[in-house]
Amino acid sequence: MSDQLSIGIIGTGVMGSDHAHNLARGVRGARLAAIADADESRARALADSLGGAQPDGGPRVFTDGREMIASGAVDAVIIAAPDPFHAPLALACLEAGLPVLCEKPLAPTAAEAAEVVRAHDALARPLMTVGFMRRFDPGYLALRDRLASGADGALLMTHSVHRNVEAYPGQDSSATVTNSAVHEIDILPWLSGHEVVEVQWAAGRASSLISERHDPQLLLLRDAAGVLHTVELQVHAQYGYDVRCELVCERASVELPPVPALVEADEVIVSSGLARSSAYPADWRPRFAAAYRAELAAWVGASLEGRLPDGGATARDALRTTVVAEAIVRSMEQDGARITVPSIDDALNGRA
Ligand code: ISE
Repeated sequence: MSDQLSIGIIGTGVMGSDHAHNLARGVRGARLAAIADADESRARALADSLGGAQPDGGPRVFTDGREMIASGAVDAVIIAAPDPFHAPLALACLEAGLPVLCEKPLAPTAAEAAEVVRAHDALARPLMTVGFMRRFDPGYLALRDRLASGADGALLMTHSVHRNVEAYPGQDSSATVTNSAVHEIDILPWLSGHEVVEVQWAAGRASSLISERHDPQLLLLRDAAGVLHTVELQVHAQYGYDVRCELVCERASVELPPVPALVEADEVIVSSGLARSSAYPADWRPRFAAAYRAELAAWVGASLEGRLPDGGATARDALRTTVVAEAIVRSMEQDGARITVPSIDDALNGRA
């Protein structure tokens, strides 16, 4: 491979556009070579908006992701199409031998994610990274370092909160788990060092502002060391994008700083009229901007060297999150029953 990675992005929604803008702003060793979207005018508008930033006039436009993968125009692919297309497109990239950064979740179901892992296991070299960007967030990295230092004693419990301003329309309660909670399902075992082995779903009074799904929801995740993780998800919270995490240890509580303090450096906290206020981000892009950029840089550097990025989520990690998410949805369907999470081997052998 050359010393420059020609990248193709599939999907021009929120995340496809965000990755495209990050690449256009400059990632060492990377060039945005192509953009694919079934909606040609959207793909072209994005390409045109970025064209001026590139010496060669900007990325090529495709209306079919598979055509782009097979075109020879790209040597690595970012998949940011809607969730149900992730697994089929990932399989096409693996077949073409292209490194791929696939947005989370790898697939909406464990069966589809397992198919990708089986295809990946059969390759001579690893190609697949899944975009669980919190692994690159300075705040979560600091939490993990602090835990590893042992200064606070053993981890006993964690409490997380995940709030979005507005739920995606047309989705039910299970999407809160498979699309949003998967971030916690990925990051909490990454923090604690132990897999989630048992889950339980609960919900109480629901918001009258959304009828399509139960909002908020509460998840209890027990890991293999017995650590209990509570996760509250409110995906139609209105007031702002808000992600919190507290580690309860034997001798201390350790938590992420409040989100507003972390957002853009040019924001201020205003104290006036007997009140103190600062802005909340409207979604995850500003909150996790540093994480997305670090993830992209690590993936580009590693792809140029023919390996996976240090610290990224693998296809197996992503399969594990989907298996846990499915167990939570089972608990939801069984009115909050405690559900044992199947093993990865069971998922890979179709026994989950
Ligand atoms: C969205 O798809 C994301 O991936 C965000 O990071 C997450 O916070 C949000 O809940 C999801 O809907």
